[in-house]
Amino acid sequence: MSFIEKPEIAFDIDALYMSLTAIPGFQPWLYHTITGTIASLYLWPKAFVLPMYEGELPADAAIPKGMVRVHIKEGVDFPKMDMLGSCDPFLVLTIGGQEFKTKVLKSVKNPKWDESFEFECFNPDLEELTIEARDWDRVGTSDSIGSCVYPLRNLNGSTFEELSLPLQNAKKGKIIFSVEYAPFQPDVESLTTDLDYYDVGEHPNFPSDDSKQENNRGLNNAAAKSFYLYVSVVSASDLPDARGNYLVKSVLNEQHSLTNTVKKNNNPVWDDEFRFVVQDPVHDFVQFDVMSQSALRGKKVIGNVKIPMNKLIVGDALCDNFTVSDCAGAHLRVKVKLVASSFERTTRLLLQN
Ligand SMILES: [Ca+2]
Repeated sequence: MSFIEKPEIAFDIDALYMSLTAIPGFQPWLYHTITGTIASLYLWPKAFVLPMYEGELPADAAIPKGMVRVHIKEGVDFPKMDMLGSCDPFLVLTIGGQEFKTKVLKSVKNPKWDESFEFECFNPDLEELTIEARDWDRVGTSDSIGSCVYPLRNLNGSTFEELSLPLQNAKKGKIIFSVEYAPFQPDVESLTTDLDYYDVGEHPNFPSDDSKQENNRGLNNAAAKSFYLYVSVVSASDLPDARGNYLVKSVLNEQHSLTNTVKKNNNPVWDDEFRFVVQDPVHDFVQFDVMSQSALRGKKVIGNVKIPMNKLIVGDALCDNFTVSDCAGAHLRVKVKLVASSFERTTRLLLQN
């Protein structure tokens, strides 16, 4: 669940022997603090996921509907912002809680960026792209030049639009950019039935070896071109030391993410979610290193779980307790889901992390 608008919340809190809301002046302050806190936690697109029943995992709710790629071409006729010189613009792009910045370009009124950014899109009917132009200054914080807003519903069923929008709250200036939307394909299987490979050079999981030439090739498919793996590291059971501190490192090719460390518990619950870019949904695999952490020995891998991507090309999320290697009786509970989009693969991935 999440709130589309700031919620109205009714509550009363009893402390000691009196109602706190009976103290004059305290109630408005408390009310705004609590509603503000709840709103900031759960105001859409942030969400509080309610398990539907015992054992159900929340990972699906955190998986977006698709990706939005924004290509910033240039700015035109930006206003003079500095006493000397002209303007040192950079752009701040946001969709929901995700934010990217372009490079700062010094002393230009017609800045040419030519930069692309990828956002996760949870609800194309409600989300908006905001582009704020700011003027970098050598001293102090940057000043706002102006901004423009593009509601994603303006795509209106199409997947690509080129735009030239004037800066609001500015004397002049406009931004020329394009917006592309690629919904995730629910059925990865149907997109990979006709496997066609192209050479991507050395694959990190399969070092150069003539006998494995086939493995050094990436997937080329007309329908699906980009693959992402959503990972939820849920919990572990029966790790060796009842007073141990445990964490999990998820690794896919050169990408890795760490959970937090759960202390003094050999049945730790992490519930941490990560996203990876998958190069090859046939040959890639994700590895979960279960690690113990102590002041004396630092972080140490005690065992792992490997899941090949080709097990996941079935559309549904895979959620299970996996046996941890080298760790008798221990299990790791993870949920993984592979999704695909029609975006062309970029060599330079600008994914937020
Ligand atoms: Ca400046």
